[in-house]
Amino acid sequence: MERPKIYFAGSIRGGRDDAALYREIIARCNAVGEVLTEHVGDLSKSSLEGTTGSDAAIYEDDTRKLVAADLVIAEATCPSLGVGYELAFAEAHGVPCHVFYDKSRAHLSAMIQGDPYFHVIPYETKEALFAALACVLGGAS
Ligand code: 6K6
Repeated sequence: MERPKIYFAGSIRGGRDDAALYREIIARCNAVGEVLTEHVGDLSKSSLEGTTGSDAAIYEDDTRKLVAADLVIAEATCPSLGVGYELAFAEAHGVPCHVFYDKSRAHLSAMIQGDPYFHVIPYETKEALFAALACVLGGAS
């Protein structure tokens, strides 16, 4: 697939502790495809940005992008209602989903881990994360 459209999902209001990691993942995704959600890795944006009346616009924009995506890459170490919603929405629309999480820092929800639709990738080091990501992106491009 030439330059796949990649929807990156990561926590925003669930907590921004991993925002720098999201930015690194997005940079690697951008090397092979088009990331539709660069803002998720934007360290300058606070988790509450967009709360003044524009949540409906965020929902409309993100669900439109999910339907248009060739694949979803989610980093799910930091629990996020929005990421869980996006994964279920992507499944309902048949978009392939690859879900990364750091097993030394988190127990992934059974609703993600237990759903055979999702390709769940536990990792313990950033090197392991990026190696697995390269495999996923190699298969998608
Ligand atoms: C703040 C920081 C960056 O962007 C903002 C404005 N808010 C959002 N903009 C775009 N997408 C959003 C925003 N808030 C949540 N989302 C979507 O939900 C993203 O695609 C994330 O993958 C996911 C995060 O959900 P929460 O529940 O952690 O906010």
